[in-house]
Amino acid sequence: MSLLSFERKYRIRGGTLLGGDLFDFWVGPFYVGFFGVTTALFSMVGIAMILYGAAIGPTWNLWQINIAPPDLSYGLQLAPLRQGGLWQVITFCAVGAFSSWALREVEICRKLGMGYHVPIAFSTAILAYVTLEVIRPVLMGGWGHAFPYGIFSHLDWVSNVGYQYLHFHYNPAHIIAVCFFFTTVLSLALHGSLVLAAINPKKGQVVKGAEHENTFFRDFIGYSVGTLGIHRLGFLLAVNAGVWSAICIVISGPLWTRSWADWYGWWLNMPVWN
Ligand code: UQ2
Repeated sequence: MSLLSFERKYRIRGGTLLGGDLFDFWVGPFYVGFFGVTTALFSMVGIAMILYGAAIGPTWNLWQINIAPPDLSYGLQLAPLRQGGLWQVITFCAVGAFSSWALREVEICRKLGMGYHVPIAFSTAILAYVTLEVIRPVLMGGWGHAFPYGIFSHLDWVSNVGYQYLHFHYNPAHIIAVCFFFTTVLSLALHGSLVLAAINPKKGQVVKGAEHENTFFRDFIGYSVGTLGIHRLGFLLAVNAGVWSAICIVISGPLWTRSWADWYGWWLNMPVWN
């Protein structure tokens, strides 16, 4: 891959959090770093354990492969490999790999003198995963509360947990999270299509810039949030989607054990109705 002109200036030593100069090098276009090494190691061990789990399981049907957490009777103990121990090793590797990836992003930000917006945003996705697989199961006293690794099996888990709270969609934090996910997607659609439209003019015409993008939205809805604004908005919406997802699942069980439809009793029970 070619070196871009500005990379000669920015592809520099330093900015590492751990390892000093030891892993401060690139492989082709990719920065390695201490956390690049740990990402690779966690990923390789995790994937090997998934393949081992599939190999000792009853099927190679991609839809049906399932690596389940330990039974609730194990509580928060370590379980034998075939009784959920594999799931525990895989989860440990996953959290290690995701965290390493975030820290590698931090090192790259430091090299480039950028803000930490990218690792902060990515960390909310990690937060949602860790809340589902570690924080909530620990708060509820058993790894068996976490979801299994498998395509259909994790869908079944979502369905079962949904019905456990009668109507999970009535969970107010879930409603807020879904609104943020939908608005994130709407914003990405508006932004992606606007940028593609601006850089793909008719043959023979020059590529259009921010003035045309602003003018399109002013003509269209009377308002343009701006080229920086759309990215600030996208960051805010995406981070909130992740954070409210974590909130909506961590309050289900540790805080609220009944039907989420019943939560709205606070409205019906207000003294003003008497
Ligand atoms: C915009 C702008 C961009 C954009 C987009 C808009 C030039 C390239 C998509 C329009 C976005 C608006 C009006 C905000 C919509 C709000 C929500 C909550 C969906 O103005 O500036 O830059 O990509």
